[in-house]
Amino acid sequence: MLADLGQAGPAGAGEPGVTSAYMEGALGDVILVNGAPWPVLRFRVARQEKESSDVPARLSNLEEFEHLDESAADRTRRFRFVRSAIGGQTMWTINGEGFDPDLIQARPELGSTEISELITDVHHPVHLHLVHFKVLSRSGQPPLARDAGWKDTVDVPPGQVARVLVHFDGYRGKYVFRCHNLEHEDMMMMANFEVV
Ligand SMILES: [Cu+2]
Repeated sequence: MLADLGQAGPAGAGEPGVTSAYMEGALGDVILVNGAPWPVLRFRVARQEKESSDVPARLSNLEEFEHLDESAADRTRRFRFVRSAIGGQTMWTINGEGFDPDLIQARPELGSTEISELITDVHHPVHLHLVHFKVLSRSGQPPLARDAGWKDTVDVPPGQVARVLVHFDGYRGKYVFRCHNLEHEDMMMMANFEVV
């Protein structure tokens, strides 16, 4: 199969998706328009093949998640996601600090488990790199249905404290955590942690 972004024929009938019957096994061109008024990507299906893979009966194993208990936490850290003045300008900060590539706000040990208390002034979706975590509570209330399972982002409404349980496995090194609202992230609401 070849894919190219070159000139393709007209997209069909203004319909998002593809221009010809898709997945019928037909040879020929399949042109993705992706909702745009022009062709975005053309797949040229050059031959037919057999699909031999299987979908596993169980897609995910939550054993590790279920065994991750807050009694395993070595410490609790608190991070305030708040608007603060930096150099005479109002910025979005974490614990009053705007993003600084050289500033490390936490140094968890590889293999350790910690609780982070994420506190907001206004609504901030808080996102950690490297790790997935478990939402323990929201301002003393049980997690919401949408908090179930591993998370890499927790959506924290104004004035809430989200307690999350983080097991730092993977790799040592420097990673960021940040507000996932790009306007906030771009106005400094990002910080480093270093797994040591
Ligand atoms: Cu934010």
